[in-house]
Amino acid sequence: MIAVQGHEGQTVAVLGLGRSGLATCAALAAGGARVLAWDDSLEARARAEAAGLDLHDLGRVDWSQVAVLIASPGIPHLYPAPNRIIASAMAAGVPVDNDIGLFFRSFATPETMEYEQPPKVVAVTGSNGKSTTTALIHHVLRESGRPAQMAGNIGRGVLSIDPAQDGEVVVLELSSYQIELARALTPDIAVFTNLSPDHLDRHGGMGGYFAAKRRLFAEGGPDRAVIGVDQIEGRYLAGQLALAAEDARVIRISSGTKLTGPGWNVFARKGFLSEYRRGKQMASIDLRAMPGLPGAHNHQNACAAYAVARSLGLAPRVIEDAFVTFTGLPHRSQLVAEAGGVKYINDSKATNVESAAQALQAFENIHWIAGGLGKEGGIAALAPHLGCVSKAYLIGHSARDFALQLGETPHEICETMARAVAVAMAEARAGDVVLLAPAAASFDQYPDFEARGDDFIAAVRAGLGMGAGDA
Ligand code: UMA
Repeated sequence: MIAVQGHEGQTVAVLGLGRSGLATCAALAAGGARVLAWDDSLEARARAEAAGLDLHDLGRVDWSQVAVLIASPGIPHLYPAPNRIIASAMAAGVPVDNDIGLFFRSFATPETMEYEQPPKVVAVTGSNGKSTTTALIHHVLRESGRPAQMAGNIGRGVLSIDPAQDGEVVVLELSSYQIELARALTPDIAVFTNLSPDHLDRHGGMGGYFAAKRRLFAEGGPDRAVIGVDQIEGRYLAGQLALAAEDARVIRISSGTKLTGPGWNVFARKGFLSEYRRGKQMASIDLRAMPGLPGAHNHQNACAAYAVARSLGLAPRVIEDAFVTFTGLPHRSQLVAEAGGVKYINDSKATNVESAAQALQAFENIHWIAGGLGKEGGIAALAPHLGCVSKAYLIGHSARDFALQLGETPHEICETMARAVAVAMAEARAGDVVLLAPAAASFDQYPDFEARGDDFIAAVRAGLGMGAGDA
């Protein structure tokens, strides 16, 4: 755990007692703060009390006694409407911060300043690919023998990591929610993968969403910024951060476009990653040989991780060797089984059309399991990517709506995962792929996308007569 610095002897209010909130309470107490913990949900309060926390109703608190309010990322402070406790703290002039702000103020200690190699923080943001990029950077560092930890939106509260060792690198996945509220943001290296509409209700639209992500670069002032330039927002950001076109503090990355500028560029084309500096090729890696990194979207993740690893001084060959052993993250292009020449891929994290499009482009001869709680516009935007779909097997609430949008593409309404997997398995032939990439949220049938992915895995394993541990 990281002990929070700067609030010793002060009273600090914590709202939200989920993963980040509970870690924050412990880290504040370890740093000598008096913690007033609260959660709007009765259930969460009962869990927190069972874990030994004292609760204080922040709806009745005297804000003049409180130094700062720490809010969890899932709690709105502006749009669509501010949480009433956050609104009352703001009205009383109490600063509002989050665990990320506390982390950046507490990470460096007098002891770590004395290390031979001061610890560094890499922060990864963007709409898609940030979890895989974070995990890949962490994997490459560990494989190269460098101490590393990862935390943030990837699942572990940032304050629950261990104090840094000499030479350690902490890799953080940061969501727009987390970046927007943090009062300190000082990563050594920051990564922007890409931008596509998401969480727009929380940011008052696309401009607010981009502005939240941009804070990591504009206010964080990282020594190095790795920026995906396949969209206008990334090109704008890279141009704004670089002092000149050849400024090597910005590394531009692309999946699909050869970057020929005079600066430092890393791009993937036709399955090959290339690094160029000042117009000269420095290294090349064949990404087609990496089983854990299929598809153009993963090639972009590889470019980002490569750029970070090079910035930290790793040699291209060391990075390449680590790429080979990366197995990917659960529920993201996850190879679940291969039987009779058919691959079974779990991409349950493809909860929107953008990520489903990436999954559809990564494979051929696809038996595609899709559906759930569909989003605005359904799957109309996937029309250009249906050429490689042999047949769609539709589940959940959106099954009939999706069927109407599939046009000539063969499809069948299966309703449940068990039936979809059974029919797809019976119809798939050697060389085919059975792909779960729902293009919809999971909440109509499951508590979250992880439970949906686990159900797919269980159905595949049962259908293939495999035990739970077989792969
Ligand atoms: N709560 C209130 N009042 C409210 C709303 C919520 O008190 O008005 C309480 C809830 O009752 C609950 C707590 O706040 O007990 C939940 O807080 P939270 O939603 O912020 O969840 P945490 O468990 O703290 O998890 C958060 C991130 N969650 C969100 O951003 C929604 C996790 O990202 C992250 O892994 C974790 O901190 C550790 O850093 C998850 C996520 O869904 C994976 N992220 C979104 C995404 O990837 O799309 C952004």
